[in-house]
Amino acid sequence: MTTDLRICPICEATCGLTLTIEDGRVTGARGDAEDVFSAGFICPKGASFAELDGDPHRLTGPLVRRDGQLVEVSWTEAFDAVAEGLGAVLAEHGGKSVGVYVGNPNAHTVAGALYGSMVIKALGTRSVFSASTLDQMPKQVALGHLLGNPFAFAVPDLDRTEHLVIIGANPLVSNGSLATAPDFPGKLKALRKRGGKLTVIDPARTRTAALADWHLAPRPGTDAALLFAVVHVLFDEDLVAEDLGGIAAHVRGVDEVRTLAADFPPEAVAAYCDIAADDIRTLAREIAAARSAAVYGRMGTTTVEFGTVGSWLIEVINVLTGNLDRPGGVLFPLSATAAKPRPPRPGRGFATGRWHSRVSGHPEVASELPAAALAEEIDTPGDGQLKALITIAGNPVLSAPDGERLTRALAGLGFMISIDPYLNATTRHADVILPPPPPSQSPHYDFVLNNLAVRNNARYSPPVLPLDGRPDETEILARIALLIFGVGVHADPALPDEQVIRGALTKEVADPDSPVAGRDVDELIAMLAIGPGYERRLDMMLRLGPYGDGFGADPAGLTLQRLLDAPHGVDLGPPRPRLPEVLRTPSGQLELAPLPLVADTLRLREALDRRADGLLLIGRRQLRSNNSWMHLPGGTNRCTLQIHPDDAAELGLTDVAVVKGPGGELLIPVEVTDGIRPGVVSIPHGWAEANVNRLNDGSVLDPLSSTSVLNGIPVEVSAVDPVPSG
Ligand SMILES: Nc1nc2c(c(=O)[nH]1)N[C@H]1C(S)=C(S)[C@@H](COP(=O)(O)OP(=O)(O)OC[C@H]3O[C@@H](n4cnc5c(=O)[nH]c(N)nc54)[C@H](O)[C@@H]3O)O[C@H]1N2
Ligand SMILES: Nc1nc2c(c(=O)[nH]1)N[C@H]1C(S)=C(S)[C@@H](COP(=O)(O)OP(=O)(O)OC[C@H]3O[C@@H](n4cnc5c(=O)[nH]c(N)nc54)[C@H](O)[C@@H]3O)O[C@H]1N2
Ligand code: SF4
Ligand SMILES: [Mo]
Repeated sequence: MTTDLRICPICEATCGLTLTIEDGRVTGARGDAEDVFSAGFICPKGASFAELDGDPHRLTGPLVRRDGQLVEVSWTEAFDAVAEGLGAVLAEHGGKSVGVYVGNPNAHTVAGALYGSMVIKALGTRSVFSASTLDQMPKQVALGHLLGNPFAFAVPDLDRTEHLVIIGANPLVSNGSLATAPDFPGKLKALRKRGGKLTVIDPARTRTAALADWHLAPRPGTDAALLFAVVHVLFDEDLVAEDLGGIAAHVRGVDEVRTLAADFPPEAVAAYCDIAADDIRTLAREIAAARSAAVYGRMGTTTVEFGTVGSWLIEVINVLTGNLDRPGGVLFPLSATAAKPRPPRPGRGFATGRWHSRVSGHPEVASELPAAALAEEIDTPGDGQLKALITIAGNPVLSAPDGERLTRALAGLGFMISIDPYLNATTRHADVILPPPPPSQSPHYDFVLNNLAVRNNARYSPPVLPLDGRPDETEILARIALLIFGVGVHADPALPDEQVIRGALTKEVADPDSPVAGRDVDELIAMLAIGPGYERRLDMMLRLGPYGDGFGADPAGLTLQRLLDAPHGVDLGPPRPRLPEVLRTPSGQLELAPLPLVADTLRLREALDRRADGLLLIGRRQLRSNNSWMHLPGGTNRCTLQIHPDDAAELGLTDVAVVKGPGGELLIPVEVTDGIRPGVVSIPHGWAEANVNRLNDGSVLDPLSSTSVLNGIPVEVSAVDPVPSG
């Protein structure tokens, strides 16, 4: 029996695990107490790493469709099938006729971070869809307009804040999102222990809300109005921080925001949000009065009708109370593989709608089209119709609205490839399934999530076990890229990496602000680690990055070798203020009142008069599940309709209910609980037996971000008599 270290790839917390290895397989997992970032924390999912890794349902080899059936073939045959099927589509219709759907696990894998974009670029397709438009895209759009950079996430400083306001997030169960923090629960308890305050705004009394000092339960979908009222009070009661906490010189548009907020006094939104005006005033006063405060919003604030406006207002409050870019407020992490900060300079800014979807004309956002439009782009005939689809770690049939239509659309596709370890509702339509090896045989570095970390750090896990005669996911994607580039699917998979490396270094040496300005590219390439392409790229990024050795310029700086020598990771300290360096707006300023957002406030004002009478559906996450692909047995891990006792009584609900939504209906067991407010019901997503997204027809999107409204959907619920047994 031996042990080895591996960062957990399941959720955004990135906990370090100590794995037990027996007879060439992982048999156990516990928290790595010496991990510089997670210090031993582990949750039930991480503790099940061995079961996940050795899951007998995992595909061990590729499947190819022959005479309508998916059959097991060798890897050579599978890549030949890719070459034949995709090659034919490329030859006849070109790369633009191929759609790509990129799912959530891409944020957790080395392959997803480094190779997915390679495939997309090679195709030259504009039909890129991802889980982002079912998730955080509104936040990216808000940041894009505010800062000129849609990837500059401001993360709550959990370890130092004095007042944390959590809106539409349940980190006790999700373990945090867009705020990478192992042991989020422990950090919330520590906040309260040091005398800080936790406020939670959520229509459900979640585990997180139950821990809070104060829980406000608004009607779903109304947070943007509530937040505007908070902004109103900040101006009305003269609570805006002096000099905006030190960043006023970098901020434009405060007066415009003041003018807009005039229309949203608490008294005008109270009925719409179903929150007392006095409570809104108290909230504003408490955020302003705290020595430091951080307003943090997630799924409940993004996947709603006013997702982008709400995400914007969260940062507006952080700015006005002096909490943006200061310790204890919200800060911009600086990851070790990010570009080394350059002197502040104006950027090109941010715009959406550079192209539009063919069928419904949805604007492109961050180079993506809405996931909700995938089905219609496949099943609507005409010029530009998608002929082939590649799914990379995604299950849109269950994750996106109107899975029924997508199921039919996928069945009618010319050719489909899924890179996925499981046969599921989506991948079963593929012509070729290419399963990556389990996590134990895959490398891990958090290229994406370190940009969201509450403490800067760098940790690398090489594969713990050797590949059992199969390609890893980086090779699978590299081979597909090689095919599209016309080099052939069986060419050397290291070629694309070497091309990326040469391209990146050529740019760096020409940049006078680069740590390697003026140096010789070949000399730099010769200095890179010897190993797989992804390690060479990681080494390059680390060495060029903010903590890097600059290829020898700073011998104490980071290199891949330094990470290999520090298997529990390298701590890089708490995030530090980064304004104005993160700003990329054309003005070089933080634009507090960007035009698209100002324009969308009109829609919000009009909504205030609307008052839906029926039930509104929201979602929830479960500690022992992960989206559609991991449902550990036991505990409360069931797919049920949660409903308040008063509503259940009025509807005469007992065991099973029929839920009808704009897109369809489903039968589901009833769970009566006062943990949810009256007028609201909740169903978790990702369950094939009762796919909540059948209820959603996908027609309602937040217009600024093309993101699906998944929370606050009007539904009708009625009783079904249980089928008599016997
Ligand atoms: N109603 C409703 N719908 C929702 C949500 C909601 O709250 N309510 N949440 C939305 C959110 S936030 C998200 S992120 C999306 C998720 O949407 P998706 O990303 O489409 O779905 P997942 O369920 O995460 O599926 C991930 C897929 O990746 C595969 N997979 C797992 N590990 C790996 C790996 O290492 N490599 C590869 N190649 N594949 C892997 C799994 O088998 C699965 O097929 O769902 C969204 N849908
Ligand atoms: N255990 C587990 N962990 C996960 C996942 C999982 O499936 N299971 N998925 C991962 C993924 S992909 C993501 S994106 C993150 C998501 O992480 P979170 O956003 O923290 O998780 P959710 O449970 O979706 O929390 C959304 C909360 O918003 C509330 N809500 C719904 N509508 C509204 C509204 O209109 N206003 C307000 N204020 N609140 C509202 C819901 O009641 C819910 O408590 O979790 C990640 N972690
Ligand atoms: S919290 Fe997330 S990263 Fe940590 S052990 Fe659990 S699933 Fe893994
Ligand atoms: Mo997500």
